[in-house]
Amino acid sequence: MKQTPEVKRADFLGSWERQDQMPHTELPEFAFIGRSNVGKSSLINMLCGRKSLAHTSSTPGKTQTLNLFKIDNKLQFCDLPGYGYAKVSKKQRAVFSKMISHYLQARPNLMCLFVLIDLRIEPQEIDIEFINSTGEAGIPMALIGTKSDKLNSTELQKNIEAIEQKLYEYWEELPPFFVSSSEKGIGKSEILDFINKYSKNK
Ligand SMILES: Nc1nc2c(ncn2[C@@H]2O[C@H](COP(=O)(O)OP(=O)(O)OP(=O)(O)O)[C@@H](O)[C@H]2O)c(=O)[nH]1
Ligand SMILES: [Mg+2]
Repeated sequence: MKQTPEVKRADFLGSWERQDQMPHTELPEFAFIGRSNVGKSSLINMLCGRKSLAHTSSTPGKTQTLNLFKIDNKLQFCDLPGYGYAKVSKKQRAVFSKMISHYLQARPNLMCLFVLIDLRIEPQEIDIEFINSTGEAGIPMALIGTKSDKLNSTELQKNIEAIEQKLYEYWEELPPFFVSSSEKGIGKSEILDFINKYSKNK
């Protein structure tokens, strides 16, 4: 019988404002990005089976730094600030954008970036642009649709197709796509399996 993957131990290592200040490690790292409030921190908690390892909030703009977590002493997760939150100042947005792009360009042990997309709404231009530029930069990527608990199966199917259709305007082949709900634990096994396989193959 196939075993369900579980995280046994997750430690918060700290928060940094710049990639070059972060501790160096050989451990493979997986990062989580997406619009503010899409559910990045909640997803990290769900994957780790913990309630408040990463700080979450119903108010967008909660995560403002690069946050590292060590997972089972064999890999790391990085919780990133969200992009595209209109209510933070232009200056602050530029700070986040620089923080994120430096991290993505320069982090030597970054294995794969998970780009989170809110499944409840139609494809957002800012997400498509981010996915396209990340793809062009050659950063390995997988997509995770979030908050699937808020939709029935027809709506879910429709919204996933709308996202895929939009991406097919630019891509011949899409990155892996996972459906998740941090509320319900949906997608946990699939995403952890992917992470385990991915870090072993590198
Ligand atoms: N229904 C539902 N709500 C969710 C889910 N994931 C996150 N949320 C809620 O969405 C809000 C934002 O979650 P966070 O995990 O803080 O989002 P984030 O992407 O880390 O946000 P920032 O750090 O502000 O960029 C919170 O109120 C969560 O409870 C989910 O799968 N289902
Ligand atoms: Mg967050």
